[in-house]
Amino acid sequence: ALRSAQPTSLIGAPTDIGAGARGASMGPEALRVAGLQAALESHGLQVFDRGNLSGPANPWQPPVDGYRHLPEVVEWNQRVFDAVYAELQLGHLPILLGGDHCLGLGSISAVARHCAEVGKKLRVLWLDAHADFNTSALTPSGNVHGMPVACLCGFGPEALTGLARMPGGGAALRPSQIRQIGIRSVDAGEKRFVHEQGLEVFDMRYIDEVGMRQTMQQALAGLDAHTHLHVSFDVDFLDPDIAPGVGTTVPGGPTYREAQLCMEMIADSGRLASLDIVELNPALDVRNRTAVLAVDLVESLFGKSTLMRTSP
Ligand code: Z70
Ligand code: MN
Ligand code: MN
Ligand code: MN
Repeated sequence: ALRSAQPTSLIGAPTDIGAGARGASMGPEALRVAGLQAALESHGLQVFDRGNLSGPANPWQPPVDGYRHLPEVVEWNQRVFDAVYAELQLGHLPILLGGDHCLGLGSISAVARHCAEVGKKLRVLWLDAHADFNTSALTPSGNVHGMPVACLCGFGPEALTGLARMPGGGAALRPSQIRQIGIRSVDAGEKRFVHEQGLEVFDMRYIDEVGMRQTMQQALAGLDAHTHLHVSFDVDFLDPDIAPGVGTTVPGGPTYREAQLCMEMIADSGRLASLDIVELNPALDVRNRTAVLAVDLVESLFGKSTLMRTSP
């Protein structure tokens, strides 16, 4: 029914290896139970469910040299990299079903590598309550789900910063390719580092002051026909009143209406080419309502709209 004839592929990564609470490992199944595939198909998309990846168990250990479970995090991300990269090579739009947000590393590393190979520009929208820009020296927790953006920009252990094996050997991303939206929890050292690196952050104060419409216009500015748009959707982006099923709730997030507009404006850009849905924690949810909400928002992201609209 919509612009995109591109098939989509669901990739489950059932792990909470980088998180501070157990339970995000159940995210992929909760999204399936909430009807993700049928919802996408109802909008005319072809959907392949590739099932779940497998990987190491969560040993639930304290941090070692500033990282919890680093070897296991590396292994999961290598598997995510391979799976996402394979879908991109097939010409499919990969949808990673997390799993915690450390998996954004494998997913976006694959996207960055793919874009470098086919000569596309890459823009990443990071929808999150958190900046996820910690390093082992800055982190208060050692949880790698608080570090993927820093690692993608080259700040982290070689096993993670080198996942993409970029032609030329550099980092997967430059900070100028990233737009963060919905941010409202940044640790003290992380805050300085975000400022130093010049990350473009549309925090909740900014959204309150100018509104979601202008925020998204700015976050999407400069996209063209040669831009691959990746959305990394941490479900804790949403206000906890509507999305309780996450490990790290932070009050004061986007409302249902703001989140819908955010997704609709991304859809209108016509550039969405890969997606992560992460940090959904069914163990903390109420009758799967956060998963159902995530599916509803993802429908908007793929072009569901109330009315037939003329092109924006
Ligand atoms: C904190 C840390 C985080 C997600 C929590 C929290 C990070 N900044 N990220 N939930 N998705 O431990 O680094
Ligand atoms: Mn529907
Ligand atoms: Mn996150
Ligand atoms: Mn978060």
